[in-house]
Amino acid sequence: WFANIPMGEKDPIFGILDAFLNDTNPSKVNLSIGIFRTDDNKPFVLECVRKAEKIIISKNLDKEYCVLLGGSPAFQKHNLDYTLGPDCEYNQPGRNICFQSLSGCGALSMVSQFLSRFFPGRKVVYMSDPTWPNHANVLESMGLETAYHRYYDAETVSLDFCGMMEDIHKIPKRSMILFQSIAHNPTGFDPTPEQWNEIAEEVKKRKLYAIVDNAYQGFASGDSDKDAQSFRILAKHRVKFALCNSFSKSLGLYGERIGSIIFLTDSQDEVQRIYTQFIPLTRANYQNPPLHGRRIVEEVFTNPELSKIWKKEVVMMAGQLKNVRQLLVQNLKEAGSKRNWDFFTTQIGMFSYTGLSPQQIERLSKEFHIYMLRCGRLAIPGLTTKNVAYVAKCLHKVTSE
Ligand code: PLP
Ligand code: TYF
Repeated sequence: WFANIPMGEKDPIFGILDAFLNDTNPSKVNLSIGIFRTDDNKPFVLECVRKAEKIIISKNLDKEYCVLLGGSPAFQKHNLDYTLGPDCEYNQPGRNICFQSLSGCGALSMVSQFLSRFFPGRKVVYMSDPTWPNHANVLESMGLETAYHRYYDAETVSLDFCGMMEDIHKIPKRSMILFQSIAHNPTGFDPTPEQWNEIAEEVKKRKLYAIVDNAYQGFASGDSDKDAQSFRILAKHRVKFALCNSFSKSLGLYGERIGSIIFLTDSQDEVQRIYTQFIPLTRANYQNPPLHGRRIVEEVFTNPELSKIWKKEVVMMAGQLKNVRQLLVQNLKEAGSKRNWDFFTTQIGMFSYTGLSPQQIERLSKEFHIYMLRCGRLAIPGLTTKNVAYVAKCLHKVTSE
Protein backbone atom coordinates (compact mmCIF):
# COMPACT_ATOMS: atom_id res chain seq x y z
CA TRP A 1 0.00 0.00 0.00
CA PHE A 2 2.68 2.46 0.87
CA ALA A 3 5.52 1.60 -1.51
CA ASN A 4 5.01 4.82 -3.47
CA ILE A 5 4.25 7.39 -0.83
CA PRO A 6 6.70 10.32 -0.70
CA MET A 7 9.65 10.03 1.65
CA GLY A 8 9.13 12.15 4.77
CA GLU A 9 11.52 14.84 5.96
CA LYS A 10 13.56 14.49 9.14
CA ASP A 11 12.77 16.82 12.04
CA PRO A 12 15.54 19.44 11.62
CA ILE A 13 16.42 19.28 15.32
CA PHE A 14 16.50 15.51 15.72
CA GLY A 15 18.36 15.25 12.38
CA ILE A 16 21.27 17.28 13.80
CA LEU A 17 21.09 15.31 17.04
CA ASP A 18 21.58 12.10 15.02
CA ALA A 19 24.67 13.58 13.35
CA PHE A 20 26.05 14.50 16.79
CA LEU A 21 25.42 11.02 18.19
CA ASN A 22 27.21 9.44 15.21
CA ASP A 23 30.30 11.65 15.65
CA THR A 24 33.04 9.74 17.50
CA ASN A 25 35.31 12.73 18.17
CA PRO A 26 35.79 13.15 21.95
CA SER A 27 35.66 16.97 21.78
CA LYS A 28 32.21 16.99 20.17
CA VAL A 29 29.70 19.47 21.54
CA ASN A 30 25.93 19.25 21.15
CA LEU A 31 24.37 22.70 20.84
CA SER A 32 21.40 21.45 18.84
CA ILE A 33 18.64 20.62 21.33
CA GLY A 34 16.93 22.32 24.25
CA ILE A 35 17.38 19.87 27.09
CA PHE A 36 18.82 21.14 30.35
CA ARG A 37 21.98 19.29 31.42
CA THR A 38 24.28 19.46 34.45
CA ASP A 39 27.63 21.23 34.09
CA ASP A 40 29.10 17.75 33.44
CA ASN A 41 26.74 17.48 30.52
CA LYS A 42 24.70 14.73 32.20
CA PRO A 43 20.89 14.44 32.21
CA PHE A 44 19.43 16.22 35.23
CA VAL A 45 16.60 14.86 37.37
CA LEU A 46 15.33 17.45 39.86
CA GLU A 47 15.65 16.61 43.55
CA CYS A 48 11.98 17.54 44.12
CA VAL A 49 11.04 14.99 41.46
CA ARG A 50 13.21 12.24 42.99
CA LYS A 51 11.64 12.93 46.39
CA ALA A 52 8.12 13.01 44.95
CA GLU A 53 8.72 9.65 43.27
CA LYS A 54 9.85 8.09 46.55
CA ILE A 55 6.65 9.31 48.24
CA ILE A 56 4.52 8.04 45.36
CA ILE A 57 6.16 4.58 45.45
CA SER A 58 5.70 4.41 49.24
CA LYS A 59 1.95 4.90 48.76
CA ASN A 60 1.71 1.63 46.81
CA LEU A 61 -0.83 3.14 44.39
CA ASP A 62 -2.53 1.06 41.71
CA LYS A 63 -2.11 1.33 37.95
CA GLU A 64 -5.72 1.30 36.83
CA TYR A 65 -6.98 3.74 34.20
CA CYS A 66 -7.16 7.35 35.30
CA VAL A 67 -10.87 8.13 35.31
CA LEU A 68 -10.37 11.88 35.67
CA LEU A 69 -9.36 12.52 32.06
CA GLY A 70 -8.61 16.18 32.66
CA GLY A 71 -6.66 15.67 35.88
CA SER A 72 -7.62 15.75 39.54
CA PRO A 73 -9.07 18.95 41.08
CA ALA A 74 -5.74 19.47 42.90
CA PHE A 75 -3.77 19.16 39.64
CA GLN A 76 -6.08 21.67 37.98
CA LYS A 77 -6.14 24.15 40.85
CA HIS A 78 -2.36 24.23 41.14
CA ASN A 79 -1.92 24.50 37.38
CA LEU A 80 -4.23 27.52 37.35
CA ASP A 81 -2.50 29.24 40.27
CA TYR A 82 0.92 28.53 38.77
CA THR A 83 0.06 29.93 35.35
CA LEU A 84 -2.73 32.52 35.60
CA GLY A 85 -1.96 33.39 39.23
CA PRO A 86 -4.50 33.34 42.09
CA ASP A 87 -5.75 36.89 41.38
CA CYS A 88 -6.60 36.47 37.71
CA GLU A 89 -10.20 37.18 36.74
CA TYR A 90 -10.24 33.84 34.87
CA ASN A 91 -8.98 31.81 37.82
CA GLN A 92 -12.44 31.05 39.21
CA PRO A 93 -15.24 28.57 38.47
CA GLY A 94 -16.94 29.14 35.14
CA ARG A 95 -14.06 31.20 33.73
CA ASN A 96 -11.70 28.46 32.60
CA ILE A 97 -11.18 24.84 31.75
CA CYS A 98 -8.00 23.09 32.82
CA PHE A 99 -7.20 19.73 31.28
CA GLN A 100 -4.20 17.42 31.69
CA SER A 101 -2.20 16.95 28.47
CA LEU A 102 0.63 14.90 27.01
CA SER A 103 3.04 17.72 27.75
CA GLY A 104 3.30 20.89 25.66
CA CYS A 105 3.22 19.20 22.31
CA GLY A 106 0.20 17.09 23.26
CA ALA A 107 -1.52 20.26 24.50
CA LEU A 108 -0.83 22.03 21.19
CA SER A 109 -2.06 19.03 19.27
CA MET A 110 -5.33 18.69 21.22
CA VAL A 111 -5.99 22.44 21.11
CA SER A 112 -5.35 22.40 17.34
CA GLN A 113 -7.77 19.52 16.85
CA PHE A 114 -10.38 21.29 18.92
CA LEU A 115 -9.94 24.58 17.04
CA SER A 116 -9.88 22.80 13.73
CA ARG A 117 -13.39 21.47 14.47
CA PHE A 118 -14.96 24.25 16.46
CA PHE A 119 -13.24 27.60 15.89
CA PRO A 120 -15.95 29.81 14.39
CA GLY A 121 -13.59 32.22 12.59
CA ARG A 122 -10.78 31.79 10.03
CA LYS A 123 -8.88 28.60 10.68
CA VAL A 124 -5.54 30.27 10.01
CA VAL A 125 -2.93 30.60 12.78
CA TYR A 126 -0.34 33.37 12.49
CA MET A 127 3.03 32.65 14.10
CA SER A 128 6.35 34.40 14.55
CA ASP A 129 8.88 34.09 11.74
CA PRO A 130 10.89 32.13 12.82
CA THR A 131 9.28 29.80 15.32
CA TRP A 132 9.86 26.30 16.70
CA PRO A 133 9.86 24.06 13.61
CA ASN A 134 7.35 21.65 15.14
CA HIS A 135 4.64 24.32 15.43
CA ALA A 136 3.67 24.24 11.75
CA ASN A 137 3.89 20.44 11.78
CA VAL A 138 1.46 20.09 14.70
CA LEU A 139 -1.00 22.76 13.56
CA GLU A 140 -1.10 21.68 9.93
CA SER A 141 -1.34 17.98 10.85
CA MET A 142 -4.48 18.85 12.79
CA GLY A 143 -6.09 20.69 9.89
CA LEU A 144 -5.22 24.33 10.62
CA GLU A 145 -3.58 26.66 8.15
CA THR A 146 -0.45 28.55 9.16
CA ALA A 147 0.91 31.96 8.24
CA TYR A 148 3.68 34.17 9.64
CA HIS A 149 4.28 37.63 11.04
CA ARG A 150 7.67 39.35 11.31
CA TYR A 151 9.48 38.85 14.62
CA TYR A 152 13.24 38.88 14.23
CA ASP A 153 15.58 41.43 12.67
CA ALA A 154 18.58 39.55 11.26
CA GLU A 155 20.56 42.76 10.61
CA THR A 156 20.51 43.96 14.18
CA VAL A 157 20.07 40.50 15.78
CA SER A 158 17.11 41.72 17.83
CA LEU A 159 13.32 41.63 18.13
CA ASP A 160 11.61 43.38 15.21
CA PHE A 161 8.78 44.73 17.33
CA CYS A 162 7.67 47.36 14.77
CA GLY A 163 7.52 44.77 12.00
CA MET A 164 5.62 42.42 14.27
CA MET A 165 3.01 45.07 15.15
CA GLU A 166 2.63 46.17 11.52
CA ASP A 167 1.99 42.59 10.48
CA ILE A 168 -0.43 41.84 13.32
CA HIS A 169 -2.32 44.98 12.32
CA LYS A 170 -2.90 43.42 8.89
CA ILE A 171 -4.16 40.02 10.10
CA PRO A 172 -7.77 39.53 8.98
CA LYS A 173 -10.19 39.76 11.91
CA ARG A 174 -11.34 36.57 13.65
CA SER A 175 -8.15 34.66 12.80
CA MET A 176 -5.83 32.99 15.31
CA ILE A 177 -2.35 33.86 16.54
CA LEU A 178 0.18 31.69 18.30
CA PHE A 179 2.44 33.26 20.92
CA GLN A 180 5.35 31.81 22.82
CA SER A 181 4.94 33.02 26.38
CA ILE A 182 8.60 33.31 27.35
CA ALA A 183 12.13 32.39 26.22
CA HIS A 184 11.26 32.40 22.52
CA ASN A 185 12.44 29.34 20.61
CA PRO A 186 14.55 29.73 18.46
CA THR A 187 15.56 33.40 18.83
CA GLY A 188 15.83 33.95 22.60
CA PHE A 189 14.13 37.37 22.18
CA ASP A 190 10.85 38.19 23.93
CA PRO A 191 8.71 41.34 23.93
CA THR A 192 8.89 43.41 27.14
CA PRO A 193 5.81 43.65 29.42
CA GLU A 194 5.07 47.10 27.91
CA GLN A 195 5.22 45.59 24.44
CA TRP A 196 2.93 42.74 25.54
CA ASN A 197 0.41 45.40 26.57
CA GLU A 198 0.56 46.86 23.06
CA ILE A 199 0.28 43.40 21.53
CA ALA A 200 -2.74 42.61 23.70
CA GLU A 201 -4.51 45.81 22.61
CA GLU A 202 -3.89 45.09 18.94
CA VAL A 203 -4.98 41.44 19.28
CA LYS A 204 -8.16 42.61 20.98
CA LYS A 205 -8.82 45.14 18.19
CA ARG A 206 -8.25 42.53 15.49
CA LYS A 207 -10.57 40.11 17.39
CA LEU A 208 -7.93 37.39 17.25
CA TYR A 209 -8.04 34.18 19.27
CA ALA A 210 -4.67 33.26 20.76
CA ILE A 211 -2.87 29.99 21.35
CA VAL A 212 -0.15 30.52 23.94
CA ASP A 213 2.69 28.02 24.02
CA ASN A 214 4.09 28.00 27.55
CA ALA A 215 7.05 25.63 27.41
CA TYR A 216 9.65 27.52 29.45
CA GLN A 217 7.94 29.12 32.45
CA GLY A 218 10.61 29.76 35.08
CA PHE A 219 13.50 29.13 32.73
CA ALA A 220 14.07 32.73 31.74
CA SER A 221 14.22 34.54 35.07
CA GLY A 222 14.09 31.69 37.58
CA ASP A 223 10.81 33.18 38.85
CA SER A 224 7.70 31.44 37.53
CA ASP A 225 5.43 34.43 38.25
CA LYS A 226 7.67 36.81 36.36
CA ASP A 227 7.86 34.40 33.41
CA ALA A 228 4.04 34.22 33.28
CA GLN A 229 3.67 37.97 32.66
CA SER A 230 2.97 37.74 28.92
CA PHE A 231 -0.23 35.73 29.14
CA ARG A 232 -1.29 37.34 32.43
CA ILE A 233 -1.19 40.64 30.51
CA LEU A 234 -3.22 39.10 27.67
CA ALA A 235 -5.78 37.88 30.24
CA LYS A 236 -5.95 41.31 31.84
CA HIS A 237 -6.90 42.72 28.44
CA ARG A 238 -9.48 39.91 28.14
CA VAL A 239 -7.80 38.41 25.10
CA LYS A 240 -9.18 34.88 24.97
CA PHE A 241 -6.62 32.13 24.62
CA ALA A 242 -5.83 28.46 25.01
CA LEU A 243 -2.69 28.06 27.10
CA CYS A 244 -0.52 25.01 26.35
CA ASN A 245 1.64 24.19 29.37
CA SER A 246 4.60 21.89 29.55
CA PHE A 247 6.41 20.48 32.57
CA SER A 248 9.17 19.04 30.36
CA LYS A 249 11.56 21.88 31.13
CA SER A 250 10.27 23.45 34.34
CA LEU A 251 10.22 20.11 36.19
CA GLY A 252 12.64 18.28 33.89
CA LEU A 253 9.92 15.71 33.10
CA TYR A 254 10.73 15.50 29.36
CA GLY A 255 9.97 11.82 28.86
CA GLU A 256 7.01 11.64 31.24
CA ARG A 257 4.82 13.70 28.88
CA ILE A 258 2.96 15.84 31.37
CA GLY A 259 1.42 19.26 30.87
CA SER A 260 -1.94 20.97 30.75
CA ILE A 261 -4.31 23.01 28.63
CA ILE A 262 -6.16 26.02 29.99
CA PHE A 263 -8.99 27.65 28.04
CA LEU A 264 -10.30 31.02 29.22
CA THR A 265 -14.10 31.12 29.16
CA ASP A 266 -16.99 33.46 29.93
CA SER A 267 -19.53 31.15 31.56
CA GLN A 268 -20.19 27.77 33.09
CA ASP A 269 -22.24 26.94 30.01
CA GLU A 270 -19.21 27.53 27.76
CA VAL A 271 -17.08 25.42 30.12
CA GLN A 272 -19.53 22.52 29.73
CA ARG A 273 -19.63 22.85 25.96
CA ILE A 274 -15.83 22.75 25.63
CA TYR A 275 -15.50 20.00 28.23
CA THR A 276 -18.06 17.70 26.62
CA GLN A 277 -16.29 18.07 23.27
CA PHE A 278 -12.87 17.56 24.79
CA ILE A 279 -13.76 14.21 26.32
CA PRO A 280 -14.40 12.42 23.00
CA LEU A 281 -11.28 14.09 21.53
CA THR A 282 -9.25 12.65 24.40
CA ARG A 283 -10.81 9.23 23.87
CA ALA A 284 -10.00 9.39 20.18
CA ASN A 285 -6.38 10.32 20.83
CA TYR A 286 -5.23 8.29 23.80
CA GLN A 287 -8.29 7.22 25.79
CA ASN A 288 -6.82 7.86 29.26
CA PRO A 289 -3.94 10.07 30.39
CA PRO A 290 -0.68 8.74 31.86
CA LEU A 291 -0.53 8.51 35.65
CA HIS A 292 3.05 8.84 36.72
CA GLY A 293 3.85 12.36 35.53
CA ARG A 294 0.58 13.67 36.90
CA ARG A 295 1.33 12.15 40.30
CA ILE A 296 4.77 13.76 40.36
CA VAL A 297 3.38 17.18 39.46
CA GLU A 298 0.62 16.86 42.07
CA GLU A 299 3.08 15.79 44.74
CA VAL A 300 5.46 18.67 44.03
CA PHE A 301 2.63 21.21 43.92
CA THR A 302 0.86 20.02 47.08
CA ASN A 303 3.84 19.19 49.29
CA PRO A 304 5.24 22.49 50.66
CA GLU A 305 8.71 21.04 51.28
CA LEU A 306 8.93 19.82 47.67
CA SER A 307 7.53 23.10 46.30
CA LYS A 308 10.29 24.92 48.12
CA ILE A 309 12.98 22.66 46.65
CA TRP A 310 11.44 23.06 43.19
CA LYS A 311 11.59 26.87 43.40
CA LYS A 312 15.28 26.72 44.31
CA GLU A 313 16.01 24.28 41.49
CA VAL A 314 14.32 26.49 38.90
CA VAL A 315 16.44 29.41 40.10
CA MET A 316 19.51 27.20 39.79
CA MET A 317 18.68 26.03 36.24
CA ALA A 318 17.91 29.54 34.98
CA GLY A 319 21.09 30.78 36.73
CA GLN A 320 23.28 28.15 35.08
CA LEU A 321 22.05 29.19 31.63
CA LYS A 322 22.64 32.88 32.37
CA ASN A 323 26.09 32.16 33.74
CA VAL A 324 27.23 30.15 30.75
CA ARG A 325 25.93 32.88 28.41
CA GLN A 326 28.20 35.36 30.18
CA LEU A 327 31.11 32.95 30.09
CA LEU A 328 30.66 32.53 26.36
CA VAL A 329 30.87 36.28 25.72
CA GLN A 330 33.88 36.58 28.04
CA ASN A 331 35.66 33.68 26.33
CA LEU A 332 34.94 35.10 22.88
CA LYS A 333 36.63 38.33 23.94
CA GLU A 334 39.57 36.38 25.38
CA ALA A 335 39.84 34.39 22.15
CA GLY A 336 40.39 37.75 20.39
CA SER A 337 37.02 38.21 18.70
CA LYS A 338 36.22 41.82 17.87
CA ARG A 339 32.60 41.11 16.96
CA ASN A 340 29.75 42.27 19.13
CA TRP A 341 28.45 39.13 20.86
CA ASP A 342 26.40 40.96 23.49
CA PHE A 343 23.20 39.43 22.12
CA PHE A 344 24.15 36.21 23.93
CA THR A 345 23.45 37.95 27.22
CA THR A 346 20.43 40.00 26.12
CA GLN A 347 18.68 36.88 24.81
CA ILE A 348 17.19 34.64 27.46
CA GLY A 349 16.27 31.03 28.07
CA MET A 350 17.57 27.97 26.31
CA PHE A 351 18.29 29.38 22.86
CA SER A 352 20.30 31.99 21.03
CA TYR A 353 19.94 33.02 17.43
CA THR A 354 23.52 33.76 16.42
CA GLY A 355 23.21 35.13 12.89
CA LEU A 356 25.86 32.59 11.78
CA SER A 357 25.61 31.51 8.15
CA PRO A 358 24.88 27.90 7.11
CA GLN A 359 28.48 27.72 5.80
CA GLN A 360 29.88 28.76 9.17
CA ILE A 361 27.64 26.26 10.91
CA GLU A 362 28.76 23.52 8.55
CA ARG A 363 32.39 24.37 9.31
CA LEU A 364 31.66 24.18 13.03
CA SER A 365 30.35 20.63 12.69
CA LYS A 366 32.76 19.32 10.02
CA GLU A 367 36.00 20.82 11.39
CA PHE A 368 35.28 21.32 15.06
CA HIS A 369 32.54 18.78 15.91
CA ILE A 370 30.22 21.47 17.27
CA TYR A 371 26.59 20.90 16.30
CA MET A 372 23.93 23.59 16.10
CA LEU A 373 20.91 24.17 13.84
CA ARG A 374 21.46 25.37 10.27
CA CYS A 375 19.21 28.36 10.94
CA GLY A 376 21.84 29.67 13.38
CA ARG A 377 20.17 28.56 16.61
CA LEU A 378 22.55 27.65 19.40
CA ALA A 379 21.13 25.65 22.33
CA ILE A 380 22.71 27.11 25.46
CA PRO A 381 22.29 24.03 27.74
CA GLY A 382 24.97 22.18 25.73
CA LEU A 383 27.54 24.73 26.93
CA THR A 384 29.41 23.90 30.14
CA THR A 385 32.20 25.57 32.08
CA LYS A 386 34.44 22.86 30.56
CA ASN A 387 33.65 23.28 26.86
CA VAL A 388 32.82 27.00 26.68
CA ALA A 389 36.41 28.09 25.95
CA TYR A 390 36.66 25.56 23.10
CA VAL A 391 33.30 26.64 21.65
CA ALA A 392 34.30 30.33 21.91
CA LYS A 393 37.61 29.67 20.15
CA CYS A 394 35.88 27.84 17.31
CA LEU A 395 33.13 30.48 17.00
CA HIS A 396 35.85 33.11 16.70
CA LYS A 397 37.64 31.02 14.04
CA VAL A 398 34.63 30.52 11.80
CA THR A 399 33.58 34.16 12.09
CA SER A 400 37.02 35.67 11.46
CA GLU A 401 38.61 33.46 8.77
N1 PLP B 1 6.95 24.54 22.48
C1 PLP B 1 8.22 24.88 22.34
C2 PLP B 1 8.55 26.26 21.89
C3 PLP B 1 9.24 23.98 22.64
O1 PLP B 1 10.50 24.34 22.49
C4 PLP B 1 8.89 22.68 23.07
C5 PLP B 1 9.93 21.69 23.31
O2 PLP B 1 10.66 21.73 24.18
C6 PLP B 1 7.53 22.38 23.21
C7 PLP B 1 6.59 23.33 22.89
C8 PLP B 1 6.96 21.09 23.68
O3 PLP B 1 7.71 20.26 24.39
P1 PLP B 1 7.02 19.10 25.22
O4 PLP B 1 6.03 18.42 24.33
O5 PLP B 1 8.13 18.22 25.66
O6 PLP B 1 6.35 19.76 26.38
O1 TYF C 1 13.61 22.93 20.28
C1 TYF C 1 14.13 22.12 21.04
O2 TYF C 1 15.32 21.86 20.98
C2 TYF C 1 13.30 21.46 22.15
C3 TYF C 1 13.27 19.96 22.10
O3 TYF C 1 10.44 17.88 17.65
C4 TYF C 1 12.53 19.40 20.94
O4 TYF C 1 12.04 22.00 22.05
C5 TYF C 1 13.02 19.50 19.66
C6 TYF C 1 12.33 18.99 18.56
C7 TYF C 1 11.12 18.36 18.75
C8 TYF C 1 10.65 18.20 20.04
C9 TYF C 1 11.34 18.73 21.13
